[in-house]
Amino acid sequence: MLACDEARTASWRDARARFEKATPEEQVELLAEQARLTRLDVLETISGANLGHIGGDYSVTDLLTTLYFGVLNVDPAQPRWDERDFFVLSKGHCAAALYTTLSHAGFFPREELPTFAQPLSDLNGHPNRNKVPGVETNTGPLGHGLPVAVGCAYGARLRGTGARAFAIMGDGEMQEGSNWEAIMSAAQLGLDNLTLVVDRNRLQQGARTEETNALDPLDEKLAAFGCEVRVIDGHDFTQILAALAPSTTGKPVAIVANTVKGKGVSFMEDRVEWHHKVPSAEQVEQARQELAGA
Ligand SMILES: Cc1ncc(C[n+]2csc(CCOP(=O)(O)OP(=O)(O)O)c2C)c(N)n1
Repeated sequence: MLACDEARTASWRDARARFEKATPEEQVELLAEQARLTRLDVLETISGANLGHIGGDYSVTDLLTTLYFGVLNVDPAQPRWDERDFFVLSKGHCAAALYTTLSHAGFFPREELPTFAQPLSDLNGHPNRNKVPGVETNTGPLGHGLPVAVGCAYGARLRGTGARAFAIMGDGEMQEGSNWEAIMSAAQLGLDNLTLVVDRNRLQQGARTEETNALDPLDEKLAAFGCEVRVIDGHDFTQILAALAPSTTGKPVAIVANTVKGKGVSFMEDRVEWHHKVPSAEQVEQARQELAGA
C-alpha cells in the first residue's frame, strides 16, 4: 500500500483552509486552477503509460476537484478514518483522474503517477482499494460503485458519524440495472446523506448514449425513483458547489452534471474516439499549450 505524502497533505490542508475563507469568486478561481493542474498531470500520466481514458477523465475532472478541494471531509493521512465522508468513482476506467486528484491531496506521492498501469505498480488501470489509499472500493466493472456507496451512506447513518457518501457514475454506466436497484434502496432507506452524480457527457465507449440506449429524460427518471434531482453544468464550479450541498428533502440527492467528454482540449471535446485513445507526441504538445493557457 502506498503511503501518505505528508508535505503535500499539509499544503492540501492549507488549500482547504484558504478555500473555506475565500469569497465565492475566489473559490471558483482556486478550483479552476487545481482542475487545470489535474488535467495537465492526467495528460502526462496517460501519454506516459500509453493507455487510459482521457476523454472521461476530463469530463469528470471538475467534479472530482470540487469534491476533494472543497467538499469531502477526508484525511489523506488517515484514509480509513472512521468518520470520513465516502467517495466512490464508479466509472473506474477514469482512474487516472482519480489518482491524480488523490495524489494532489497527498494520499500518496505525486511522483508515483508515472508508474500508472506499469507492471507491479499499485496504480492499476482500474482503482484497487487494497493498493491505493483513498480508494474506497474497487471499480471498473460498471454498475458496482453506487450500490457500495449506498452501503457506505447507510453504514454511516447506523454508526451516527454524520458522514456523507458520494458516487460518480458515467451516463453510459446508468444503463446498468444495478444502479436503479441501488437508487430504489437509497430512496426506501431515506438516505439523505447520499449524493449520486451522473457525469452526463452523452458519450459512452463507442457511440452516443442516446443512440445506444437512451437515458432521457434522466432527471425525471431519477425523480421518479425517489431522488432530489439537481441538473447542472458540470464544469461550472459555482453550480457544482451548490449542487453538492446536503439534501433539503430527506431524499438522496441525484445530480445530473452536464459535461463535455475531453473537456479542456479542443480536439478531444465531444469526440467519441477519445474514450480510449492516447494522444500522439504532437497532440500532447498541443494539449499542454491549450491547458497552459486555460
Ligand atoms: C460491466 C461493464 N461492461 C462494459 C465495460 C467496458 N466499458 C468500459 S468504459 C465503457 C463506457 C462507459 O461509458 P460512460 O459510463 O458514459 O463513461 P464515460 O463516457 O464518462 O467515460 C464501457 C462499456 C465495463 N467496464 N464494465
